[in-house]
Amino acid sequence: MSSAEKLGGMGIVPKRKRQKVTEACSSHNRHEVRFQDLILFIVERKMGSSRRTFLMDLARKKGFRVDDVLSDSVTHIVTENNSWNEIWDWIQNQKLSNTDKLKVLNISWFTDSMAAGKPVDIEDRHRLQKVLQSNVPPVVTISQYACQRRSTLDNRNKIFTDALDLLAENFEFNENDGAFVAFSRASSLLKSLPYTISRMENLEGLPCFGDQTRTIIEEILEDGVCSKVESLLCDERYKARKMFTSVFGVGVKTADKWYGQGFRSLEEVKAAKDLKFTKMQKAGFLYYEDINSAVTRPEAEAVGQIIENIVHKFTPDASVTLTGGFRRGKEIGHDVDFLISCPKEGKNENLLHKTVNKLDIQGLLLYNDFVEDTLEKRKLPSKKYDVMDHFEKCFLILKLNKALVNNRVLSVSSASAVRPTNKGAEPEVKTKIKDWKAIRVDLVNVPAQQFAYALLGWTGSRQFERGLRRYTNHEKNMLLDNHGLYDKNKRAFLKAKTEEEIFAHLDLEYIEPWERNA
Ligand code: DCT
Ligand code: MG
Repeated sequence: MSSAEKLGGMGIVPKRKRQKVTEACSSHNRHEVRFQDLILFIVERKMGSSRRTFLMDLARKKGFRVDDVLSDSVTHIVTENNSWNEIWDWIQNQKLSNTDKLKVLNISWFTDSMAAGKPVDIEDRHRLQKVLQSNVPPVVTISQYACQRRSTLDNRNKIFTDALDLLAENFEFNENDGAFVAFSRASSLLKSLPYTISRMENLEGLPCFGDQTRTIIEEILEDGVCSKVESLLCDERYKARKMFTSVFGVGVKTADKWYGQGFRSLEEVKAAKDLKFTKMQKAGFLYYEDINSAVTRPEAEAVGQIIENIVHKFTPDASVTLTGGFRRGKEIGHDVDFLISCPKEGKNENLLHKTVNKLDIQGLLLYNDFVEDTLEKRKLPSKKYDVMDHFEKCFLILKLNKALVNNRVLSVSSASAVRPTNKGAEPEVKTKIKDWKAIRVDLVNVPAQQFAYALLGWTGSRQFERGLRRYTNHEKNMLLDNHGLYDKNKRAFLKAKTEEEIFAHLDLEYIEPWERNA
């Protein structure tokens, strides 16, 4: 394979006229091109095809034109972890006629531009530097705080983070907070790295790693597996905890109790005569399979449409915002999280109650746990990073008609959404086919003045939020929660209308939701 093929993931491209290239590329580019003056090309080498595809899609969504192939039309070449020499040699081989005008940039220009939502001015630090690089990944300072790192879903260290996450989860089960934090932070840091750890030297200079977490990485590098993970996966207690806590409404305490009583399967627990279940656990068992099969994005969007239709009937100017993992770009989740907010103060009153009530009337409500707001009790943001916020909210299980997802026929009346439609034909068959799926949904009622803080908090990830709160407390002497930001020096709450303003209050570079998968 020629060096050209290795670098671009393709051979030399015949020169074409600019117009023709525009037409050819626009056919697979479904997004409007907002920035006509520049055409990007992203080099695959050392980046990998999946990350390249991810970044190309991202840029196109943001209105950038990105060409699949290198041609004279390209104005900006974006590279990652490549040396100037190798890129320059490769460009020479392409026999382009515009190399003097071509901007050869490193990934920092690209990420800055994605964050800004437009091409940013090229600074020196964005240009590919003419220094020799070895195979060792570039030395960059990486923050110990997740909120100062960009963590996309393109995790290049999954083999390590899966192991660390599993061990962290077990420490959490055991209430070993120190080890839980250490393992979660190490995993989170690896998720932000633009390269795969291939030897122990790669960890040098990285924060968040101690002896224990290093040992795990070393073992995986040597053996491909981690013995602690292997034995945990065979551990009876761990297996029981995982199984029992997979039921909605069952926490570690209950799981341990059932384990202590000798139960080893969900069937045994369900069949036990002397066990009492909460309302939540009963729903958890009833809809177990649906709730434990991941919610897909089309399902989340269909649920969003149902909620929005109802909310808008009561309050037309209220907003329904999809948050949680889906806002971070995930394609699946364990639930769907929505913030409901009304721009005018006072109008939110009873909106959540009315919405849930309407879902019930429409036959879509399978379970409802309503939590009234406790805002009046709140003083300063809590110093604990994981506490529940004080908003009025409800944890629901909704009945989603599969046809709404498959056909996207979202205007179908709610009555037909839950009942078989073609009455008369083969009733005995129809009763057997389940045409709906139970979906876990969280709705949170947020006053407009606190919306930006609630959005930031509910977008997650959990690890990103922890990093953000720890940074706020330790580096800025402020306190942050889902309601606001309190400056301890000024003894005042800082207002913010947008997430960008909150990052600015904290002197942080803005991190997009899709970069918060820490
Ligand atoms: N969160 C919060 N307060 C809560 C619960 C959650 O601030 N009481 C935050 C943390 C992450 C975010 O809201 C969403 O929570 P989850 O739904 O648990 O996580 P997720 O990232 O959406 O993951 P999943 O895709 O599995 O739903
Ligand atoms: Mg979620």
